[in-house]
Amino acid sequence: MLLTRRQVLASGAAMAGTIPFLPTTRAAAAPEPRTGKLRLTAGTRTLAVNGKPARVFGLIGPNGNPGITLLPGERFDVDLVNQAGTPTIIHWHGQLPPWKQDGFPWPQTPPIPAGDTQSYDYAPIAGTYWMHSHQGMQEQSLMSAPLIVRSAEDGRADRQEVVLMLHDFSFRTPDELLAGLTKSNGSQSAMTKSGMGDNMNMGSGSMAAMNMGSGMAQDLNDIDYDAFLANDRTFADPEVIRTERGGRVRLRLINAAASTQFWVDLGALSGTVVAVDGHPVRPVRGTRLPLAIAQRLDVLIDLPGNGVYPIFAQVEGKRARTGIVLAASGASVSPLATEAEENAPPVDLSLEHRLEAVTPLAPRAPDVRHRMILAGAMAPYAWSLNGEYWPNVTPLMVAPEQRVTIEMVNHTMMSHPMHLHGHAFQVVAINGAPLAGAVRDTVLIPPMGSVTIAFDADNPGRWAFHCHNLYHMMMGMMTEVRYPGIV
Ligand SMILES: [Cu+2]
Repeated sequence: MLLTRRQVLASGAAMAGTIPFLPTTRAAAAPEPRTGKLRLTAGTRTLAVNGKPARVFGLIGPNGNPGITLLPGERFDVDLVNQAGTPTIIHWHGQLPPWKQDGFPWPQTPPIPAGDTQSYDYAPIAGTYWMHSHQGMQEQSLMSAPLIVRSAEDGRADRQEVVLMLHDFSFRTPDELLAGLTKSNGSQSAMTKSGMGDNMNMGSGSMAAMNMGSGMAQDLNDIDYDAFLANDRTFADPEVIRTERGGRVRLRLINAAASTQFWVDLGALSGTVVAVDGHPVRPVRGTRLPLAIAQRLDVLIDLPGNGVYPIFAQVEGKRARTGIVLAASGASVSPLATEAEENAPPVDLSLEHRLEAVTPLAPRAPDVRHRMILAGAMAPYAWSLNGEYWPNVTPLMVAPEQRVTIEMVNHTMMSHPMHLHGHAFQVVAINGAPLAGAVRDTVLIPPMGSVTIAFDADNPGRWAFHCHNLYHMMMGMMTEVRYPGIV
């Protein structure tokens, strides 16, 4: 028997899951910044997915909701309490803390044992960020949550803030999912080794789409998921957010999926992208917006009336979609089709090309240029950077005060969302063509394409640099950016 979400949550199986995912916050009020430690609990909870109870992890903040929202001027002054029953470590994705607070399991910063508490205290940067486990594959089991740092400008803007966090979900364990990807190892062909994905060797959950321009088949969606969640709900039972009078919304989109990329479709609405990965960009209008794994988008939407407006997130290469519904108070919401009429194309750099940072890097020639080859294939399922597999890697060395560029060259038939910890970088070239692009922390490298990023080495430490597709990272696609003299 399938249970409704209400029945599952009422069955006693739910722990922290009975509260709404996130409140919407009214901008006008400007409460005093809090002082003292905020409590964040890593634990477990039960969701209702496709009418069945699903045991997942969760990160519950001081007000009982997932994650943390900081007010203008507040420090990230947090006690992280591990009640997950297993070691964990939480990464503050896109934030720029000292490296020992970054939440990566270096030998110097081991995971937090079950039952222990770890303290953090750093000055956050404003914008739409998120937090997720960097321990094992806990991220696939929803050990992730929003981390919103509101700016003084946000406080002055009269906009209703709406957070939309996306996840991919399976009733299988992450270990089972990974085993399903790696079991075909050994059937390697010369073609796959060269990066020309052999579709016949792909796992059952995989799909291919023609890569526009090249005419070659692009590999998409390594895993066949059971559901895609928006604020922990499927589109059969979406969160309905009642919009306030005036209908001025700031949508904070977060792709927290482990290995799924989405097209955000504003439906009947159009919006203005004003920030990517938390960093302001010059306004870009759009209705269908690509959102790679781990990326964020801030979109301003002025609702044209007091109607009902679904916000869709459709999986690349598939008809499957999830989303939320913006609805004026009193407006009745009809059920929505959980599948789009057509497969979505692969997520691409169509938006990236149009982005321009509000605060770009100061003009300067690079002191050090690194080049990184992204390699691997579906069969055997293995992914490397410069021919090396984590943890057996040669760090990319950078020194304080240096301007660094990294050219990432993708020799595979998948796209890879590459994320650098501890630094914001600017996208300065796509396929060799110079660009004064966005400042951000995660950029997609399309199949057989290249992207060059630049950053100033201003945060000494050890920093992970990896593909944010969880299964690519697990199979080796990670390296280290390292400063000299770090112990
Ligand atoms: Cu990858």
